Amino acid sequence: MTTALIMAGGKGTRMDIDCEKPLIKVNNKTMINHVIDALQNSNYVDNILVAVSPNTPLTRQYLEDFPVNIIQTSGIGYIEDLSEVLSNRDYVEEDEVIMTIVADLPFVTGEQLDDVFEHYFERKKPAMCVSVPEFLFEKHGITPTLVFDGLVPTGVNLLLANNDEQDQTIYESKNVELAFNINTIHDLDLSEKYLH
Ligand SMILES: Nc1nc2c(ncn2[C@@H]2O[C@H](COP(=O)(O)OP(=O)(O)OP(=O)(O)O)[C@@H](O)[C@H]2O)c(=O)[nH]1
Ligand SMILES: [Mg+2]
Repeated sequence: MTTALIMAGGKGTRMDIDCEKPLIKVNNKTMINHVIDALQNSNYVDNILVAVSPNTPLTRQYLEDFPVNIIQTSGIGYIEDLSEVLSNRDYVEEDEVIMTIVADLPFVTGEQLDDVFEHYFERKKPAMCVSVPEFLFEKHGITPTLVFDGLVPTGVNLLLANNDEQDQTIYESKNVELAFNINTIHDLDLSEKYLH
């Protein structure tokens, strides 16, 4: 069984609204609640950590009644705070497999995450980055925020908890939901469109 780490301490600058991004509602539920539900529905996750920061005090408060371990990180940046958590032996064991996931993936499901885990364990490589081909977005009439070489990076990665450089594979998932994250008001509008 594995640990999942939700990164939820960003500034949400691109959203430009007066609400912490993890607490924005999509389909009547906060985005971070959608992510927690998916992790709870996964057959491989038995421990959920959430990295909050001084940028997200209300998210911290909101999570108090959820079955998750809240970790206060400094909010310096995604990479810095991630390495803060991965090197903290109070929360993760050395070389433990960790799934990192962003808090703004409202359509992700437990089944899709299980598919990611199954590919990770099959490949026997320390790290795996999950992406989705851009054409799948076009098919759904949605515009991804970020595209590299025809691939949309998802907010989902697998790695081992240590500071060594890790040999990484890229998994191309066919589940567009894994890469449909909300960065701007425009993305929020697209999510409404996607729902209908
Ligand atoms: N703990 C922690 N989480 C972060 C940090 N930066 C980003 N995140 C989280 O990582 C996820 C993906 O980051 P972004 O989509 O860039 O979100 P963001 O940084 O809040 O938004 P922008 O300011 O628009 O970039 C979100 O769930 C953020 O809350 C950080 O410095 N510390
Ligand atoms: Mg950011």
